[in-house]
Amino acid sequence: MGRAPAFPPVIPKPLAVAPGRGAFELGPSARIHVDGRNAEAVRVARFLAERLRPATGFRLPVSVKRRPAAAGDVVLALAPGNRSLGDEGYRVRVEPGLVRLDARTPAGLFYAVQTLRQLLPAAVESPRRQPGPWRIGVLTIHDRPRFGWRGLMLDVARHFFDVGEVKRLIDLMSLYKLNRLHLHLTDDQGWRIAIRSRPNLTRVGASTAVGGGPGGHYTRRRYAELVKHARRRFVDVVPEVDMPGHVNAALTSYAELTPDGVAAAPYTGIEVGFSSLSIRKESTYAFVDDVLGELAALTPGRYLHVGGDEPLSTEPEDYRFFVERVQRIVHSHGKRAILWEEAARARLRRSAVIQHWHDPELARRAVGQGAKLVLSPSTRVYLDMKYDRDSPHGLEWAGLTNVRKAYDWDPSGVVAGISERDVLGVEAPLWSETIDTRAGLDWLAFPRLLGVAEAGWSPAGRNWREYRMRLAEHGPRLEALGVGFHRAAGIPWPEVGRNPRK
Ligand code: TNX
Repeated sequence: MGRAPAFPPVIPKPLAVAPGRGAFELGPSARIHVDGRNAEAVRVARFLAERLRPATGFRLPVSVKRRPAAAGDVVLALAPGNRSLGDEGYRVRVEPGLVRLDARTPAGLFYAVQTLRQLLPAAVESPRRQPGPWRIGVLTIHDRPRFGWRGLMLDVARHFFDVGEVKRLIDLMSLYKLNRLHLHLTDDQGWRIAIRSRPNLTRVGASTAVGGGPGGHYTRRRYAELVKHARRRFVDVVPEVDMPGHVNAALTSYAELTPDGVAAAPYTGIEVGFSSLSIRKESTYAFVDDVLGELAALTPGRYLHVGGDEPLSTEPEDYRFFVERVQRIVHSHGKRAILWEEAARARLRRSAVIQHWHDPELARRAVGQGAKLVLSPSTRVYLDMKYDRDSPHGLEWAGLTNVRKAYDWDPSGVVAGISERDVLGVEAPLWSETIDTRAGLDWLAFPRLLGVAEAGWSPAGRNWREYRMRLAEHGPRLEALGVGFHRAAGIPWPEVGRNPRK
């Protein structure tokens, strides 16, 4: 017998778990039933079947239930009346003869499915057939998130990551119930999204990257495909066009955007704060309106991120003018603006969301104006910080950030003097100055991202000593998923060698 953990090693930690006696075993004749005719629920059931088929080798047919489920089946049921589950909550009941997943919404069912995956042995994530058995101890889980915004930001501007890489990241983040993918699409070193009315942005502005690499960009079609992939996993893509600073790539593409009307030279270093749009030229706002209009049309979610960070080359008065005007443009396209915290120096709309990263005073100013916060404290959740002195990737301006530091903080303690109602949630940024491959991305993001996911989902009172035991169980799971995570010291990872991908 291996050690029997006192908890199911689910991350993020569920609100309530009641263990029972005995076990359910998923067998070759299991079926997945959907109770009720809801197209989204059926899609969630198919998603579950597709995840489980490769490793189990079972057929796992999905059907809309006409007769009672048979012993050994999995049932997904939408119960719109059950208010205690909230918009994203769910219940998982594992009995010896049946697994039942209940939720009020398809998103809740999806999270029940993600929990069920984590209750099965890690080898279930293998792309190749595994021996099993596929057993789950009897239990009941009630779960719902603490915050509605549980985000990951990926900087695809400093180095480009293609649609395939980003889809894979969406699959991984959604396994841990993260629901916002903020794409930092533009910066000094590159412009990564095609804008039909402004073709030079991709003809010119997309062709550079940090270190002089080839850059790259998303076509509208591929971007729409990415957004759809995310939606199917209940992830909202929040696109960011960073302005009025961090715009050198745009200034290389359109000379009319620069103060002197001369196109900027490409930039491939990693300094910040040297570029700015021309705040007092009307042509700037025609540009902003074109870009945000097209982006809004590609965005089913409610939010457009318009940057606003580090405006070191914009006069303070010009900066305030720009922030106020850009919020109006976002609003005119039917979206809510989210901006980095510096924007709190300007007048904010009450619908604005402010992303805190560094200065609690600015975060308080935002709340004082009626805005909501997304918390990205750089000393905790900047996934681009080094773990320790020996890290081969990462920066260190916000300090070294080991796995414990990224986990062991509470969102209510980040900005003194505000209340939990002012906080939409948490988000972990992954800036890409120091990484340009999947291996580098995996290494910086995993396993720290799992801790941030738990900070966003699970109630206060989390405990590092207990978490590290659960996290250890995710080593083999991440391995089976092909994730090149950092096997950080201080976590009791099970021994290597039984690689379930083989
Ligand atoms: C600060 S945090 C930035 C980014 C850099 C990052 C590197 C913020 C809003 N801006 O431009 O990529 O530091 O850690």
